[in-house]
Amino acid sequence: MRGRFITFEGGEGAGKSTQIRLLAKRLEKARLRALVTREPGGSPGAEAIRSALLAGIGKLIGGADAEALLFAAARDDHVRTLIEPALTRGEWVLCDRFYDSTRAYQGKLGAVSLGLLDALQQVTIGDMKPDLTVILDIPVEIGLARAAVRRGSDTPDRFESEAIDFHRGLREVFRQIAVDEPERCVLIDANAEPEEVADRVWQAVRLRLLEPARAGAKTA
Ligand code: T5A
Repeated sequence: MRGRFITFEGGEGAGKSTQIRLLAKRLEKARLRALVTREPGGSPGAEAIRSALLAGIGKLIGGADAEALLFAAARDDHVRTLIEPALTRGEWVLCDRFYDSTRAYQGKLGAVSLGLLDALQQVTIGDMKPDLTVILDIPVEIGLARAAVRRGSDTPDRFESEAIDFHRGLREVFRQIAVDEPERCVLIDANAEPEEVADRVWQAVRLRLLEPARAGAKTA
């Protein structure tokens, strides 16, 4: 049976990596094999593109359209070489960011046209969609403060160093995606202790993916 594909989205420091780790542990306890990955990156080719993107190469080579092309190139490699093979093997794939991030960062806020975004999405993933997208929602100031603690003395990356209004705009875009696609997305209040947020994520995974699958198996 094909595995399940869960993506995590949200602003900087929302706690995506932390929640993915906690969900992977719960899935393992439920005897489900989970592959943890991230975007940009996840495969050797995409990780090489990630380094260039986070260092700000998009600004050097022509702005938001160029960045969108590079994110798409990374996604194409990641989906073909890592995500699809894992899903075909029946594994659950937990991915830190996916195409909603391109739509938010490069689309709404980077002003890349919807036509270009649609074309890139068609080329990279076609009709494939996550089975569930968890959108972690947190006040921008709290997310950025968490990201700063994690970063320590390192320099903020290309996106972390954007102005606060950019990050406020991002939060609104992610919340709107959750409203527009309620079947695929769940919006979770991430301003709580990690284990409490993990309980909320687990409840969504149980209700949306695990219980319907068990009910289907019984009636089959
Ligand atoms: N991007 C990405 C695009 O522009 N377009 C795209 O198409 C894609 C795919 C990626 C950047 O690329 C952009 C978006 C990003 O700017 P990244 O380094 O992967 O860069 O950055 P993020 O994805 O934003 O990841 P972060 O690491 O900043 O945030 P996370 O993963 O949301 O947060 P996490 O779990 O690492 O936690 C951050 C800190 O907070 C603590 C953690 O311990 C950690 O120190 N923390 C909590 N503290 C208190 N309470 C909680 N509940 C906590 N949860 C975590």
